[in-house]
Amino acid sequence: MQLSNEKLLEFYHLMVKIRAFEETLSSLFSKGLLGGTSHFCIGQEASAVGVVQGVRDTDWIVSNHRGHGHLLARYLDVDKVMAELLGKLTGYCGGRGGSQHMCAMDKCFLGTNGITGGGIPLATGAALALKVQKKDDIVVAFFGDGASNQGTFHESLNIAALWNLPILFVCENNKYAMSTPVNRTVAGGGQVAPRAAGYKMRAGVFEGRDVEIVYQATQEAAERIRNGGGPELLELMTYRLCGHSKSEPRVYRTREEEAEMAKLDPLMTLPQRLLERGVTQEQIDAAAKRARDMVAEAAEKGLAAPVGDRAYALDGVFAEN
Ligand SMILES: Cc1ncc(C[n+]2csc(CCOP(=O)(O)OP(=O)(O)O)c2C)c(N)n1
Repeated sequence: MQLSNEKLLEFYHLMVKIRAFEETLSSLFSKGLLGGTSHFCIGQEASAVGVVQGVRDTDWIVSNHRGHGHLLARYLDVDKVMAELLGKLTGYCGGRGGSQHMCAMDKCFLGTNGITGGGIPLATGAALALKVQKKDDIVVAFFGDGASNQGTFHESLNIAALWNLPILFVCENNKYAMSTPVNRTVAGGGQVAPRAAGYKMRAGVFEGRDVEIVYQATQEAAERIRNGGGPELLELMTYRLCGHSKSEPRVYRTREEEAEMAKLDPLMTLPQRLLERGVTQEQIDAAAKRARDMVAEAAEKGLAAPVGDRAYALDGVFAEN
């Protein structure tokens, strides 16, 4: 199924917003204006947008440590996402959550998660809650190939299959778990989808850099799950074009490999497809500019926003002195 030009252009806008957001974070880090660390999803924008846009706004999203794309693909307010990363009171969690612990319950976003594989059982629990409440919403659980080696992954798939829970497990396979290539961590040749067979769960492998393919695979799976078909797993093949985290030297892979993969950068291939479908260069540029302007404004507002005081920092801490 081919998406309308209007929809595809909007997806491109979202993907540029994610890229611009992380490039801005990188620049804020280098200027000393942003602390801590962060995991970028540069190169993985199509899987974030295709999946999140492929489900309904009332379906729940559970993300992982590489979650900026998931947050922005859900149309979370970019000002509030930026402010959260900057530790400001105006952020989604008042500056307490940061990149790895950001949630927005009003947007059915159950949180990013710094624990590898930690979000998968949380998502499974949320799916159980939806089933008990007899809702027809589903849960999406994002995780990486590395996380599929955690016990939490197998425990969650087991119970989700056993109890027929409304959950879509989404593995963004970017070929590395931190510095370790997938064929050295995932037994059986480095592919995650076959693991679902152990739980008699439907699973498929898709090109994760093609937003249309991801969107369609997600929509179809979500529909089956919503209609009581039971949990499914999507494995989306992608590549992180940046380091695992901020200032990571990437000694475990060659610059030649990266150059080859850069040719498949979804932000390079999608404009080409839009042009072939008759979208004008002016429309493409305008969609990108709109995204970049939003991010620049978010950074400006976020930097000017207030931080909490000492009392705010201690609020919610219950230990006795
Ligand atoms: C329980 C736990 N173990 C180890 C880590 C350190 N760690 C952070 S990210 C990461 C790799 C995760 O790889 P993958 O799931 O493939 O996701 P990717 O980083 O490739 O997106 C590891 C081991 C952690 N955060 N939590």
